[in-house]
Amino acid sequence: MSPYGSDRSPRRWMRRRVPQLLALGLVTATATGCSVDSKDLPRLGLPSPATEQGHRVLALWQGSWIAALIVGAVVWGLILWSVVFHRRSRTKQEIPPQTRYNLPLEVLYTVIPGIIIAVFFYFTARDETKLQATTPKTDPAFASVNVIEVVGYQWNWAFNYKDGALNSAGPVYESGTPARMPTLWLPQGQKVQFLLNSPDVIHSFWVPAFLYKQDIIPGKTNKFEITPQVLGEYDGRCAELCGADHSRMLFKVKIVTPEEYQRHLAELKAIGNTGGVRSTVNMPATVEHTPGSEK
Ligand SMILES: [Cu+2]
Repeated sequence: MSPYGSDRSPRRWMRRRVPQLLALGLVTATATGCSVDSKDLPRLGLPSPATEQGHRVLALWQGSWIAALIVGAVVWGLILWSVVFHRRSRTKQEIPPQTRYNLPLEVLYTVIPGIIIAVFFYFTARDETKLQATTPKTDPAFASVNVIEVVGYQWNWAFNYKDGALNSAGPVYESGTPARMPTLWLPQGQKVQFLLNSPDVIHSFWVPAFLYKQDIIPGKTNKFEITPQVLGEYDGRCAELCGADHSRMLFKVKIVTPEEYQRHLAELKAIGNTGGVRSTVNMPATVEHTPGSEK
């Protein structure tokens, strides 16, 4: 006796269920309210990269999806093939040959996932190394790097534009409060090195348009480097739950021309924002003026 009751039942079951499942899939896809602009589709959910380094992250993301979809297609293909070609029918009643403890098969499905993981690992490690490379101070190329210290504190941000060959105004800063978000200005086409410091708890410096974020850990200076590419204004936020006003740790990012950037640094100097915001551990983030800068 067939578990379906009669020989023709599986087909009847499929005829009834398949349209139902398709309808369910359609409702799920449309009811979740995904409105996708066709030009955003190739990025598979990531924002358009505003930095040179963002393109590397995007390529890794897209490559991973393509690899996952190929693996998925092979697996779905095998499932569908066995469902269709080994189904019970009026002419074919017998159960297909059952395979157990087949060593080559077991080795195959142990080795293949290993290869898949190794390929993902290789590309991820390669890109991570590239994304985390920073110009050392001793490198002559350091002269053409803008160094900005990002201080994340409970609950906002300060941006200390450090002294350097590219900073004609000297050390200047801008800081925000939960009620007034600050703006981080960046020069287009020039390297920027971020030094991340926190005086209190762990925060995370995140600009979605960079396609990258890094934790800010008290007592440890994390760094990374970017080259801003696309002029415009972007959102930034803290990506690590850091206390009551975590959700108000917001800031703006403005990628401007190098000339506008220098003008902005001069403006900060003109309004008296010289020096920087101190980020000593266990001390509140407070403004530290450079000697002789007080008016
Ligand atoms: Cu935070």
